[in-house]
Amino acid sequence: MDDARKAELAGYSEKIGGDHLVPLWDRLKSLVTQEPKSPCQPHLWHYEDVRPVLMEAGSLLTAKEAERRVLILENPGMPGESKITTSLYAGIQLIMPGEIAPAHRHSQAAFRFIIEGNGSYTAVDGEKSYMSKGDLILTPSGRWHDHGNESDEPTFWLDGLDIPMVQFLDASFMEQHSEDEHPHTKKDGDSLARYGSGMMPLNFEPVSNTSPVIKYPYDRTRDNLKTMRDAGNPDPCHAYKLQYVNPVDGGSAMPTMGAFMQLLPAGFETSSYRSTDATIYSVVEGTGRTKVGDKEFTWGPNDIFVIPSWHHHQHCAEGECVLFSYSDRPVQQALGLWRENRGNR
Ligand code: GTQ
Repeated sequence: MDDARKAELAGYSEKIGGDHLVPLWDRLKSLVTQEPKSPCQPHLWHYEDVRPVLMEAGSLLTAKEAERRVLILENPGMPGESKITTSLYAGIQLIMPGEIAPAHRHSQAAFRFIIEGNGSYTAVDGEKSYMSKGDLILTPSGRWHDHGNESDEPTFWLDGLDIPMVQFLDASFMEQHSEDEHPHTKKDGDSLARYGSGMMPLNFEPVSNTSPVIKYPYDRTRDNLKTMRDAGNPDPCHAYKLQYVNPVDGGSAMPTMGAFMQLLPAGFETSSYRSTDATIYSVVEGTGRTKVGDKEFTWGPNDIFVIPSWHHHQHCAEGECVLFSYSDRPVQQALGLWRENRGNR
C-alpha cells in the first residue's frame, strides 16, 4: 500500500473515531490472534521476600481495619490490574494471633491454600475449618465467611479468587455481616464427613455448583499421592497429579477455578507441556526448577509462580516435590476453549 493510501485510511479512521466507530481492519490482527498472546508474564515470588513485608503490614494495621490483610500478587505484565493471570487473582493473607477478619459475603468465589501456621480457621456459613499447612478451604460464591486466629502464631495463606472474571462479567455483589462473626454452628470436618468420603447422605440436594466439601485436608491428599507414587507409572508431563473435585458430579470442586495437587518424585523431569489455562503454582514441599520460555525459576517451599497461557514449560524436581496449582480450566472446558499440547508439538 502506498503512502498516499495509508494516509487516506488513517484520515478516515481518525475522522470516524469521534463518533465511537473503529474500523475492524485496524484491529483484526490483535483481536483474533493465531494463538494466545497474553500480557501475562511468567513470574516467581519467593516466600522469604513476601513474608517479612507482610509481617510489617501486621504491625501497620489490624485485620479488622484492613478487612482483609492481604498482599496482592500482581502480574508484572498487568500493572495496576490486581491480577496474577488475565482471569484470576492471587494474594497472600496474614492473620495475627487473636484477630478476626470480619464476616462478609460476595459473588467472587475464593479458596484458601494454607502456607504457614496452625490453629486459625475459616468459617463458611458457620462451619469452622481449622487450618494446617497444605489444606484447601473453599469459600464458594455468596456464602458468609470470616477468618480467625486462635493460635499464638501468625497464619499465612494463599487466597485464590475469580475476581477478574466477575469484574469482566460486571456481576459483583458484596455485603458485610452485622456481626464480626457469622454464628459458628458446625464443627470442623462436618462437610467432609457428610460428602467427602465416597458416600453421600440420602436425598442430598446440592444448593450450588460448588463442592459441598469445605475443607480438603492435606494429610489425606498427601497420603493419596504417596499411594499413587508407590504404585508407580507416572504421567510424563505431570508425574502424579490429582484434581480437587465436587463429589456430587466428579467435576471441578469450584465452577470458576480448577485446583490440583501433584507429586514429582525426586529427580523427575516433566516432559514439555502447555495448555490454554494460565496456571498459578504454590510449592508445598521440596525444591526444584521450572523452565518456561527462556526463563528458569528455582523454587522451594511456599514459593509461588505463574505460567501464562500456552507457554511451554517443564518442571525438574530436586528431591521429592509436592506442588499445588490452580487455573481457570473448568471455565475454558465448559466453553469448549481448553487446549493442551503434550510434548514439544
Ligand atoms: O478473605 O474474603 O484476598 O474478599 C480478596 C478479597 C481475600 C476474603 C482476598 C476477599 C478475601
